[in-house]
Amino acid sequence: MTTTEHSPSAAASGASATERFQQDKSPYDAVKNVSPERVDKLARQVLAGVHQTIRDNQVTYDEYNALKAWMIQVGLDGEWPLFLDVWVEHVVEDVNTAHRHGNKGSIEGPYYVPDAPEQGAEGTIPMRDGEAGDPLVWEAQITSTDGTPLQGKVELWHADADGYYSQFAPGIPEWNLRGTFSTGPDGKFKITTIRPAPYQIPTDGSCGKLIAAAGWHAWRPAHLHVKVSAPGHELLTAQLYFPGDPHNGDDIADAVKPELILDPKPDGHGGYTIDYGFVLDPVEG
Ligand code: MBD
Ligand code: FE
Repeated sequence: MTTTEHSPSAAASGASATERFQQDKSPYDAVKNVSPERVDKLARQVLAGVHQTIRDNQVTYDEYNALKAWMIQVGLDGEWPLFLDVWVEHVVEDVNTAHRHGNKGSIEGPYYVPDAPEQGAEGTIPMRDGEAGDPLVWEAQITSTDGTPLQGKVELWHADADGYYSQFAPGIPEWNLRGTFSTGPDGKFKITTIRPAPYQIPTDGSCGKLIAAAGWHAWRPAHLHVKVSAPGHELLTAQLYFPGDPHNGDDIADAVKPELILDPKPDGHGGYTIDYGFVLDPVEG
């Protein structure tokens, strides 16, 4: 895929991400859980930052109306989940995981779907016959910060070799490249999948308009998404990256950390093996 090629799925993926969020996150319950004191403080501080930006830059009415038109269109495109997860979530993730001693995490992004099909401790992620991409075999373990093996699960989801996610791009089987791997008490798992491609966020919607208008690029490095969980331990949401990816250093979503870069070994047959394990923090108290 090149930077000039358009995703066939920007509108569909925006609409799916918005709909999915409204189903899964009970956003209206979340609103009820934020106190008036916090809303007052946070809304004031965000607005003060906007006001200061306007004064510092002597913002014109043309610029103000461009912002208004763009914000309206983001909603119509269903791209608020994409906008927030690309340009805001990484700081929320940092703030909320800074206390951890175990694994570094990263952002969830807009394309997680819960309850992907169970594959056991050892299995192949659901994929199409002849799924494109280099085979990847991943053998590792979940442990606690004290080294104890944890019976837990790895939920894995990632894009295909063209950079598309099932359930957000059309024409892909529902659970393609999405699976849940539950370990035994030894915490060990062995997952077979394919190596995903670098990913360009949809360029033909409002987020793409912002990127083009600002002269930015739309790329994320190739990545595997995981949620790793075990009883009595904090849920780990992370992404794993491949060494040498041209966008590890300038991810549009700012979600790469050095601890999350894999060390794939060629398997001698065109595929790769990885042994990246997870260390989970016990829940305090
Ligand atoms: C992705 O695949 C992703 O992981 C993020 C964070 C944003 C957009 C697309
Ligand atoms: Fe992603």
